[in-house]
Amino acid sequence: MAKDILDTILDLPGEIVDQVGTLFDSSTIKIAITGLSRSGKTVFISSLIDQLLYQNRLVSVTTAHSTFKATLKPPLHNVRRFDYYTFIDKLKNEQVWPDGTNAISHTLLEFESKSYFSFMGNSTFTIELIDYPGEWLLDLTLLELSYEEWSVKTLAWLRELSEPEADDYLKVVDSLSSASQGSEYEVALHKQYAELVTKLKVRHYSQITPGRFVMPSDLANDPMLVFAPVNGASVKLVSVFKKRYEKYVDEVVKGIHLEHFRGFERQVVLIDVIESLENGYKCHKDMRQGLKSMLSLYDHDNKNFLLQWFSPSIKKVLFVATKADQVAASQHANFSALLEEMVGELRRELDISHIETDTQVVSSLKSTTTIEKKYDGKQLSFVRGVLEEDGQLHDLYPGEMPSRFPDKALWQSDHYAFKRFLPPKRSYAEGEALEHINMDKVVEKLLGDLL
Ligand SMILES: Nc1nc2c(ncn2[C@@H]2O[C@H](COP(=O)(O)OP(=O)(O)OP(=O)(O)O)[C@@H](O)[C@H]2O)c(=O)[nH]1
Ligand SMILES: [Mg+2]
Repeated sequence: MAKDILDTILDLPGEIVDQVGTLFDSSTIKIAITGLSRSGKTVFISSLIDQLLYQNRLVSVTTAHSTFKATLKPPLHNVRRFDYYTFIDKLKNEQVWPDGTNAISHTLLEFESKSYFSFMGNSTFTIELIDYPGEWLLDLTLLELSYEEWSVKTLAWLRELSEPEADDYLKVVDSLSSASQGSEYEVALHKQYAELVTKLKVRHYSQITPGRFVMPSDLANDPMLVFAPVNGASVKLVSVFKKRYEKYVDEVVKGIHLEHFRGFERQVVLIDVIESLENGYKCHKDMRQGLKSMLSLYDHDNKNFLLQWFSPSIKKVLFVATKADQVAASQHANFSALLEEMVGELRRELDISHIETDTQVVSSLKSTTTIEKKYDGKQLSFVRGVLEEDGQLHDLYPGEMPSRFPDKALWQSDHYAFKRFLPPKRSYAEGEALEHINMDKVVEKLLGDLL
């Protein structure tokens, strides 16, 4: 029934509607793990799977009335597999972080939950964890914007950044005239814009669209992507770019969302609080806006039909800040306060009260140990770990986290800098889960009601 309605309303290609059909299968609970690139999705999912598989030994998950056993299942035949075995081997045995990933991947875990009380019976269910690049979620905003509106919004954003390459691009756009047309212009403008957003990404700006310009995955070199934001000076360019933009929105944005987001019941949003603090006010503000765009899908104030239509299945969003091990344990309360501040703002600015939200600071892999040391007559909390920059074990004073993000005027971007560590050199016993901070709390908050 639902497939027919979809087909009629949205006039979608048959294979997409077929895939949507499979998403209505209610026996599998779908959980999307989202977050901007490098926010820690792959390590988080690997650790979560590890904790779930070996929870009996290490994770102190004590649900009120049951124990559970989780088993990894072979993936569905038509989706990319989340390569847990390779990732966990790197973390546990090679002591390196896994490479970045640039596509959606899935994993299935089957649970048998056994109640302590026989009258409550046992339950079996499957969860699907989906590693979902946040960059692609940002494209959701395009559903609400015509090409012209997107251009105006993007050019205004670039102007506000006042970064040299952004200013160069704006100059080129300003120099366009009715004579600027033809494939040479199209390709050159697209290339310059794509290079610009790639640079801005490296400089930690978040609000980048279209997502496929920085993470093309299977669409690399697709002619559909040859567009860029311009003003109305060249009618011909606007008309060509508009067609490609609309194709992108139809095939990529709607396609991806219909294929993946419809049917997600829970979502984890990874927020890199440390990075947000390190990169200063401008990037922090941009990250907040980016997160807001990602969550606009759930905003009840947002009356856009498509966005409303996509949203109903999500019931729970857990905001997680990873990498807590980069600072001493004594700083974790402040770390949590910063995460709460970011999420609190989102809750205030978006009408998402119909969704259960929670927060948790974690370290998917604990790569340091906190030790107390005397320095200059004072007792200080140091962290001990293998530094990424030289591969050697160090005791470092990581500095203190503030309890709230600094005001614009007081925020010196070079004031906060936290060192990167490698996974610790240690050996794991057979069946021993990855060492972590607070992943048991994630299990409780995300899955506790199911177990
Ligand atoms: N100290 C520490 N660093 C972490 C942890 N998790 C991730 N990192 C760091 O963050 C980097 C990115 O982690 P990933 O899990 O690959 O992040 P991702 O979001 O999957 O990144 P992309 O695939 O590029 O989108 C790693 O290479 C580590 O440097 C953690 O628990 N502790
Ligand atoms: Mg990844």
